[in-house]
Amino acid sequence: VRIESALRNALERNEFVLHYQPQVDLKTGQIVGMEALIRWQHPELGMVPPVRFIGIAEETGLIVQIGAWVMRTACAQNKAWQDAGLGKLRVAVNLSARQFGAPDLIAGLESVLADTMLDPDCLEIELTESLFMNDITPAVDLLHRMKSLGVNLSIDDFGTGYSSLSYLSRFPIDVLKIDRSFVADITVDANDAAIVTSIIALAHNLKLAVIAEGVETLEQLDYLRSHGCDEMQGYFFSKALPAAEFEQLLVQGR
Ligand code: G
Ligand code: G
Ligand code: MN
Ligand code: NA
Repeated sequence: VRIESALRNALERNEFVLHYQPQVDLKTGQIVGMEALIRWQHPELGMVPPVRFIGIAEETGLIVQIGAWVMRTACAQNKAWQDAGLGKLRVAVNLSARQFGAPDLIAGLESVLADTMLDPDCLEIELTESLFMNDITPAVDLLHRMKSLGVNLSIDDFGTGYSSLSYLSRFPIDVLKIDRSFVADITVDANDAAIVTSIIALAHNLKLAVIAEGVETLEQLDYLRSHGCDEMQGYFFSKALPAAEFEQLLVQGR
């Protein structure tokens, strides 16, 4: 209850911040994008991790407003970095099921893109398989409308959901994000290695890009690179950083 009432005030009190986790091209070693991840700095509760409030935000519907703030802030930040000459990066933003079902999703995206003047190709929207579990017909239509804005669509935590694979051929998806649970033991567990190499092959056969999440060691990175994975994200390179620190990484890498 305490979290819920505090959450209701968090937006207007400016208590949210975004951190950015770099995404690295495995061929060039360059930062090519970043995932925006929300953080809540509450004056008394301290730093509240997303696992403690995203679920509540979804249940209460607050995620729709919070998610709109995340989208706008992430796009504005990306555009500011581009205008500062720090490179044409792509920012990935998580979309919850509740936002996906909200009536003003498309109009909201349109206005964020128009207001920030971010190239839509520099925005990636992360969806989860849970969106596609039931009747996928409305989802197909909505995804095509999102795609027609020019943005990229990815499937987050790929391989952990219960949906069928058939949606992959019907939906205009651009990127698969391999869930970090498969990556963790990739160099010691033959089954996980087989799953990961199969996801890479599946993605490429469908002309999708593939990014591995949760890369923590050089061995994992080498394995993924030698098996043709396109990009990686994880603590081995960097955790999610406050905007100022992320910017320092970009300045150094220029
Ligand atoms: O950054 P961290 O590992 O603490 O994130 C934990 C979870 O919170 C992840 O599953 C992540 O997808 C989710 N999360 C982080 N930021 C957002 C956000 O802006 N919107 C939504 N819907 N989920 C987020
Ligand atoms: O569900 P989603 O993929 O959006 O969640 C991203 C979450 O993964 C963030 O909370 C982030 O902090 C976490 N994360 C990012 N890199 C790593 C990593 O290398 N190892 C682990 N264990 N978690 C990571
Ligand atoms: Mn994500
Ligand atoms: Na994920």
